[in-house]
Amino acid sequence: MKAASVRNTVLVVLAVVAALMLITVRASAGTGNDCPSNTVCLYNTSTWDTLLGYRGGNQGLSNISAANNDKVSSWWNKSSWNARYYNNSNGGGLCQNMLAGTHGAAGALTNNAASSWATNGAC
Ligand SMILES: [Ca+2]
Repeated sequence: MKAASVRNTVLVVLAVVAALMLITVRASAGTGNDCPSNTVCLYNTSTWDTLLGYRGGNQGLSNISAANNDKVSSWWNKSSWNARYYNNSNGGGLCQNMLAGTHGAAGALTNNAASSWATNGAC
């Protein structure tokens, strides 16, 4: 009985620790502080963690590097320019808006799909 009681106590403690870890993970959404002012930033997670890259406003279409291809899940647009990305290279496929002064997560159809982007206007 004593062994079972100790085991139950250990299980309760483990459950509490696991719950706290989950809360910590959920509270760790990026703040955008790693995104320089007047730029548009692309992130690997849906909560602005793991900055993949950034550009200033008014930049024309360019393809995303092979290393970062199909990895964008959120963005932070700190520029005064509307921006956009495309699921395919060279401006092909679905287009996701990243409007000036906003931040957000990719839509279901544009998540982990970005292959090209521009910061000189919306879709
Ligand atoms: Ca793609």
